[in-house]
Amino acid sequence: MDTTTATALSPDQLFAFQRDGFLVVGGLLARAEVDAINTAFMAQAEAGPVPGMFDGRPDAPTADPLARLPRMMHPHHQRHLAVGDIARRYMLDGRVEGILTDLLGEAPIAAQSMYYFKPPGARGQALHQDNFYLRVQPHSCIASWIALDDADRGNGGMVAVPGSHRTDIACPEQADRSLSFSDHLVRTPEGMREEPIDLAAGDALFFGGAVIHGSYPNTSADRFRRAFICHYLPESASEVSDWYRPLVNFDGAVAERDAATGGGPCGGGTTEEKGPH
Ligand SMILES: O=C(O)CCC(=O)C(=O)O
Repeated sequence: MDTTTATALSPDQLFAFQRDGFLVVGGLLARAEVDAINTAFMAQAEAGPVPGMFDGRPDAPTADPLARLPRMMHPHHQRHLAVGDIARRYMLDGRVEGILTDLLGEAPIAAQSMYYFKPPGARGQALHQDNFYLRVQPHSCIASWIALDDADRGNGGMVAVPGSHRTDIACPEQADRSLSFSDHLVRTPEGMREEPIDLAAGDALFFGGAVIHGSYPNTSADRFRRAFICHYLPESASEVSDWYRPLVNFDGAVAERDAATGGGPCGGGTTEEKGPH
């Protein structure tokens, strides 16, 4: 695993990304930025549900922490909210743009933002491949996963399978719902193994759309594992799953691309295959 300070990427970093399918960039966000993002999203969660973004219920039974604090989807669409402004700003952040441009070899276009709270006791998200859902063609999508708390094995940090970016997009199996809030599981291919990716708050993990990755439950007593997650496509992509449109260029303008039409690896496409994930 290659960890380094955020600047223009070095040849070693690009090599590591091409070898593993993912790259950790240390210290992408400053502590004050992390704190400001978390403060805004925690306050928004307290304010209750927002249709299309957040269906957390503050009065939900505590047995499933995700009933109170599920992920927020596409907060950048909520331009009237403080979190909408923040999500859009960080989704289109120049530091992220520079890294993605180096990794893709061309300009990126933003498709999605998400905020995960993952409070103590929350389930994880079983191993999966993002381009199963985004259906970016040709090429693939790419994710930027920014840690907003220290994230490690103790609080359900990320895991990824090095080299899995060279595998095909698989048709998922049923995941164990006692460990995962999502239904889909992609097994680690023979001869490969998953690797924990320990991150400090402010570090970022970048990974391609075929990389098998996910997380396990947060088994800590009192440590949140918050993260701001965005997905992007290379500007040469011609289509993406409809659920992720409208797309946004880094200058803020809408980017037009076709809705994906081809069947997926499950033979025709399922509802979940078309998003969200
Ligand atoms: O943050 C997590 O636990 C999983 C996130 C993830 O896998 C994704 O956004 O694709």
